[in-house]
Amino acid sequence: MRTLLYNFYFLLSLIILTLFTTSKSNGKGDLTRQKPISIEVLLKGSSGEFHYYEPSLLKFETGKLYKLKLKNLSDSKHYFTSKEFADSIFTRKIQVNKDKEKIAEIKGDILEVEIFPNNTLEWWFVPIKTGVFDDLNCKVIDNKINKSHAEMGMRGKIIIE
Ligand SMILES: [Cu+2]
Repeated sequence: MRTLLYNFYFLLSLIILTLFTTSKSNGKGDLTRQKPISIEVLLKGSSGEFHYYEPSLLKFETGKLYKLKLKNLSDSKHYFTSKEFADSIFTRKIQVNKDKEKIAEIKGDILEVEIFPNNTLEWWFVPIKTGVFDDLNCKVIDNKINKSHAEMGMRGKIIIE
């Protein structure tokens, strides 16, 4: 009787172990289903004065899932444009939130995004190519001094390792 019980527990733990390792290896297989690494970039500035990304240097690693939160805290709209970066990632989705509620998810290839004042957008992606990209910029023209935000300082660098 006792041997039977031991055998039963042995079998049970074997089944649990198998289920655990199987589900774990499944999670590793799909790179877009990892727990995301959250990174926040603030879009700051003041019309007629200056505009910038904070931070303006971003680092990512290939194969990891990132949730890049682009938060516009300024009085003007801003672009987050880097063609080289867009060409080096796989976009899982763009998520749009309103009042902390998720209101939309956009799927497919994304080249650039534009965020309006006091709004946040999340770009979920997995970097697939390494490189150093100096082309991050915002092409919006300042409504007071007729210069582009990029000319006024809204530029950045992205490194994928
Ligand atoms: Cu801008």
